[in-house]
Amino acid sequence: MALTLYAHPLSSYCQKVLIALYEQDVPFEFKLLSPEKPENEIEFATLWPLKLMPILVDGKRVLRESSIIIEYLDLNYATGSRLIPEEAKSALDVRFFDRVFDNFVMTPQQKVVFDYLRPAGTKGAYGVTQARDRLDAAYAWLESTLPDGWAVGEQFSLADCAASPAVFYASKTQPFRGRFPRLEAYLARLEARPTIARVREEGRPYWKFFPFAD
Ligand SMILES: N[C@@H](CCC(=O)N[C@@H](CS)C(=O)NCC(=O)O)C(=O)O
Repeated sequence: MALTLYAHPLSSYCQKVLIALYEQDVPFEFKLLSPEKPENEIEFATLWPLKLMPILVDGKRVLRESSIIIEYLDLNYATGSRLIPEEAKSALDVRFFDRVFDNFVMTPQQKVVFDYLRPAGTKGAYGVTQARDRLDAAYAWLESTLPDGWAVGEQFSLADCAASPAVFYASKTQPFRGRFPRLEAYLARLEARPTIARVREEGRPYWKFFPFAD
């Protein structure tokens, strides 16, 4: 098998890439990053000393950063419709929404989670309030912007791969039910997609470790 993914099923950025792999129906070996597999953790730290998962290995080539991994898969392994449109202007919109979901949804939601997990005495209430405000601002903007289908145009794209874990985890960390109906409907469409349902199912055994799990 040519491709190896170092990842964990609960990790949002790993889920983003897993959705793309399943969408493109690309076979790969999954190397679980967990203390129960120390050999995987050692290989991973050697390949990417910054230790941010996921990474994808293709022969001698190591791909880091979820969006770059998906761009690489799309360029080299796309079997179905492309996750980044070939038409340049649409591709720019897709990349923009990918940045929105990573930077303005996933990043503040991670900040709230990381603060929750910090030891008492080291927590930062100000930073958490800022992150929650940023999430609400992102929700309001998405509510006014999201179309009825996927994030950009008719086609499921990189932007939707990024949106799925970001909006799902954010919906637990900073709930929006009843406040942002378009965003709620978009999340429901995402959750109904088979590749996303599969990824969510694979994360289920670890779900109890997410601090805002319901
Ligand atoms: N910008 C990176 C972010 C990756 C990331 O934050 N991964 C998290 C898991 S969801 C991680 O590895 N965290 C470990 C750490 O912060 O030490 C990407 O898009 O791949």
